[in-house]
Amino acid sequence: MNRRNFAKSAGLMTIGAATLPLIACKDSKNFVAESQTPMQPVFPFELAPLAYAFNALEPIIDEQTMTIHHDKHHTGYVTKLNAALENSEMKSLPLLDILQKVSASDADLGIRNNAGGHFNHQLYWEVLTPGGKQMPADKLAAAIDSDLGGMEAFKTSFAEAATKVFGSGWAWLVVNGDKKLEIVATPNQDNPLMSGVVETTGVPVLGIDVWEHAYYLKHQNMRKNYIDSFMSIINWDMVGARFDSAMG
Ligand code: MN3
Repeated sequence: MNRRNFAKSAGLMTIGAATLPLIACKDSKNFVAESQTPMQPVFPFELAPLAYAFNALEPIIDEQTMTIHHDKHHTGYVTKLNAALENSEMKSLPLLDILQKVSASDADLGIRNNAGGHFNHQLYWEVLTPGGKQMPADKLAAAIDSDLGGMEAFKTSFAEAATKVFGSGWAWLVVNGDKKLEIVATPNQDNPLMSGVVETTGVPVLGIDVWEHAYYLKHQNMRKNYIDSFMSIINWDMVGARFDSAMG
């Protein structure tokens, strides 16, 4: 799959070197996807290949974990999402629209879990890179300083949110409706775009998967080790691009 198809399948638009999410927040309650573009993929959704080798994040995330996580878990979400959409009126919608439209009702559960699973994992692969990228000294860095008290405070708060997730879920760095950075957590495969489901909405710019399947082979019960080492493989260029896009 070439880069263009990867961007399409990731629900993202490629602008120059940066891959930006097609999402903008319009007010404090509603996040409206700028989905009126042919670039956004619709049903049937496809799994994009990783942009790096399965062993590229060693020793922090091991090859076997990455292989199973991408080829089995993420594949499963895509397959089940397509199956759940087959007879749904949401079938014609782009992924970002589906996420924002999904409700907390039992009827939407399959779409909610698997649309979330697909989006969340696309973001996760994208915000990681072998060896990490240095935090850029730009608008994102300034926002981390002003909104979260600086890089060290961010790391502590983000790790704490990820550590405290009970059972399976995610911790997120989001741009909230006030255009401020905020750290939130969601259970299962929910994410902060799901305004019909979650309490605190926002546009995710960084996310960490704390399901045991993301780290258990390497780190076993020591989730904190995984979370702390995750910080050193973050692709801050990508997080910055997502931040810029979310800020409009
Ligand atoms: Mn996962």
